[in-house]
Amino acid sequence: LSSSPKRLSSKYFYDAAGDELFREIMQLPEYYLTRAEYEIFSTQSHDIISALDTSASVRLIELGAGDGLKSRLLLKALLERKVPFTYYPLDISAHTLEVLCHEMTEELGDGFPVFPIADEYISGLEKIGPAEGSRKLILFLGSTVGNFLHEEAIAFFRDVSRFMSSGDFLLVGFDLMKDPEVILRAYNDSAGVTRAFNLNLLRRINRELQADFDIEAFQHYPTYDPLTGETRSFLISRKKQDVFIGHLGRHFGFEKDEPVFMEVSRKFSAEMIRNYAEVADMQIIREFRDCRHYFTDVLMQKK
Ligand code: AVI
Repeated sequence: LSSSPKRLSSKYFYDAAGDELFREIMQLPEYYLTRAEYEIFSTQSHDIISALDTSASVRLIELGAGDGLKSRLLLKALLERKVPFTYYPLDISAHTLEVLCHEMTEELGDGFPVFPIADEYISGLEKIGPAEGSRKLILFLGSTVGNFLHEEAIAFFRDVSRFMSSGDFLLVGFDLMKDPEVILRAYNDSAGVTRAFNLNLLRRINRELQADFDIEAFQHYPTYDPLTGETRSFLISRKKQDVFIGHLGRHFGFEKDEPVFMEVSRKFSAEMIRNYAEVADMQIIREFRDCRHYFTDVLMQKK
């Protein structure tokens, strides 16, 4: 809030209330991303496995595993094909992981090899040491990569690549550039859930940092730029106001109509995806799209 222009990081959206609101977003008719990627995994999981080298056992690492609904389809397909694997769901939320592991073992059986890691992406990856005779398959689904600005995404791909050996795989979900109206609607739903999702971060700051944001004085304002593929969400202060953050003992002034940049959700072109594969020293093996070509899961292999 002390930077100009003001910004808050969307990685703080996900407290318990934020998790719940995001679950609601995924069910919204306008939010096509989750359904598109679910379609890919329900119709093409066997194709994804066929494109992998499964002569060695697979260590499947899922960054930001969440409810694991899509990866579960891939795990089922691995079980059906009797490919030996271990599953490492990695998530910042220990509670989310607990629920996920419980559901997975209920559905896939007790002996199911799952090793949850409650951590951020890179420090979590550091906890998974090298293993002889197995291949890593790292999943990064849901177009979460879109929540990184371009430079952050470059750094992310380079970092992940450091944890991969030659021949290891990375499967990344990218939301594709498309009709700008379709995209903008997904971030400005008629039920106002995305608005509540953004405002929840102010609520969280009020609660956890003893602040006094007047929540109702902020308006949710999403934009989409079809040239860059960037959806950006802002909260606009509808009045001149002063916010006190007790935890910091500091005041922050807001002008009338001053924006706070809350989140970027980038949409991708084939060229942007090729560029990321290149900086990470990876070769694109295959991509898997939904029937409307809204979304793609791209399988890359480290050179
Ligand atoms: C988690 N992430 C991929 C979502 C997105 O689409 O950028 C978060 C979200 N923000 C608003 N709606 C959903």
